[in-house]
Amino acid sequence: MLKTVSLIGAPTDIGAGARGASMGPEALRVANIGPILESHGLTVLDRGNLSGPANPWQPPVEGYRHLPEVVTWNRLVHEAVYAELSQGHLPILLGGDHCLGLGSISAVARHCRDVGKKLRVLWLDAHADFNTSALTPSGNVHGMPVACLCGHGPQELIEIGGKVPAISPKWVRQIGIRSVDPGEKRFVHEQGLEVFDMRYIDEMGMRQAMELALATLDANTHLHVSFDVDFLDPDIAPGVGTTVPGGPTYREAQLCMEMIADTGRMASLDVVELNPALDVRNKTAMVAVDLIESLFGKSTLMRR
Ligand code: NNH
Ligand code: MN
Ligand code: MN
Ligand code: MN
Repeated sequence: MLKTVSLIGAPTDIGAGARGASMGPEALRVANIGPILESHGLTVLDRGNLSGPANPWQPPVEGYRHLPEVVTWNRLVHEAVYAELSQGHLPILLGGDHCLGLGSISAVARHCRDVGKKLRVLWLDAHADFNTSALTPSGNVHGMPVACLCGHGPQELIEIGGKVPAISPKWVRQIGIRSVDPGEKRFVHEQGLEVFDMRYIDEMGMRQAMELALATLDANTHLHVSFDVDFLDPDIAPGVGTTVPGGPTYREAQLCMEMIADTGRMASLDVVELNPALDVRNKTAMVAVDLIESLFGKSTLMRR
């Protein structure tokens, strides 16, 4: 069955600690995301960009930077992603910073409730994004979306999808993690998130990590992939606001994406944190698109 994918641009850096992720959607289009997906037989609907509040670039207030604007952007993303899922399309959120994962995944969770599907969230990131206002060192909401989805966060954010919490920590698998703040680390363990951090990948390999992260998917599972581009090693992906050395290589990242494609279960995707202001000749956008191509089953010689 050939899928229809919908590109939804969310040009904002409202939750980030550096300006520039607002240019992410256009950089991904310049890197040909649409035509490349079409070349794999997908029907691509580019829905254009959402239009939300500007970034006032203010310091945090009670542990959150720009909370009212973050709420507005996430409501817009929630409705846009939910509408595409309701039409049977596979939404690709073109971020934008990772605070938008809250709007996107709360929409996916709502859709799964509508249609009686199980949800598995793969969080590909250098960071756990499990901070709260009490734990965050920065106040940047892009460090908080997983906690918010699990019900830990400001009321107006956590209730965007209706049900609180939107998801259970049991539904989440995190891959590539290598930067977690001290209080955040305790909270991750307390809440029982399943984390395949870089130490695990070093010791056991990407293949073992992905086999476990993708285990127990069945025909009734909706697989959501939240791809924070800072997941990748900064050698191949310098164009992000918060680089952390020691991430997956190009080959490890390809294997990760190919194993996701092999499940045939991916039904929604976020591509976030790409920051063209920090990139070199759009190379991070091109690597991201190359990996997204693999997510959609770019064929190799061996498989069909
Ligand atoms: N953990 C840090 C914070 O809360 C950094 C989060 N930055 C990210 N997350 N890019 O994916 O501010
Ligand atoms: Mn992130
Ligand atoms: Mn990150
Ligand atoms: Mn751990």
